[in-house]
Amino acid sequence: MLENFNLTIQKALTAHVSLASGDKGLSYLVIQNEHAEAAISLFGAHLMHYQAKGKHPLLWMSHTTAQDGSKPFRGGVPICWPWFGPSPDDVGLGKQAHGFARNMNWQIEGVSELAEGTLVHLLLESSPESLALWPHAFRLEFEVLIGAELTMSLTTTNTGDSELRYRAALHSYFDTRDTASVKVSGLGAHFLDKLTKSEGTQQDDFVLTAAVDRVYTDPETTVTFTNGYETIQMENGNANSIVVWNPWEQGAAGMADFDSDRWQSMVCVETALTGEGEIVTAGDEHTLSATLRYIA
Ligand code: TA6
Repeated sequence: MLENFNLTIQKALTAHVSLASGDKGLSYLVIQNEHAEAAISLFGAHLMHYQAKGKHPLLWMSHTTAQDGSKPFRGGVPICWPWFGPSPDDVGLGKQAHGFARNMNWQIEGVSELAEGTLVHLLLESSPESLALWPHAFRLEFEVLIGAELTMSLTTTNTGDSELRYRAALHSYFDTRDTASVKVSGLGAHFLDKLTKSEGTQQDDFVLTAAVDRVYTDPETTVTFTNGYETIQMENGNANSIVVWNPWEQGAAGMADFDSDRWQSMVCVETALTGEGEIVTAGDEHTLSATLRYIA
């Protein structure tokens, strides 16, 4: 499936990791090991593809996404940081949705081969550009372990001298056989419904029957979902919420970079830190993480 991404290998970094380029000038890491294959864009530290051996590709990517650095990719796992959704009051209203980390070029901090898989370590640091949007010095590290399991860890280090507050999401777009196949459990009862601007209570497992944009505010640590191909456990670290999103037909048609005929084959189930987010004191760090594991 890597061939669908039109990447040209430039050079090998390790036995299992290569640096590649896209046809619109962006750089990528391509990982192929005995457990899985994956592709990550350095623009946004964006995991676009992950496929464990013998399994269906886990992530949905839009075929019409701009991959030229002009806007974030649609699909895969956008990193929303240091805010989620519209910019909150304490950041200043009207800034770009979901923060700026998905819109910036990240550096390769290291790649290492471990028994469980390949660990890719990417880094974004505060810069004049970030400080103009958000007045905090930081180191943001994204570590992705590509093995039979997929682990993503996003660590925020406060390198300034006063506390910072951040919100974030690993905004995962999962590929699905169809909408009827989607079932999610472990979301907890309470949710904020962004479509109806009201609150609701989840009685049973979540099933996908209509447009949805919900923030579940009291999830279990482990969320389990079925995509019609496999059943996957998502073990979340330090998330205070899980977001579930599918724009449905009309919503997809309203987004230029969302293939209008492919909304039936995706659902976002996002590991998130929303609401009040997390306060990180000067010199301290905090990690939001998700491990995805096939259980059937
Ligand atoms: O996580 C769901 C959501 O916040 C939705 O409200 C929807 O707008 C989606 O993210 C995509 O946001 P984007 O800024 O990538 O178009």
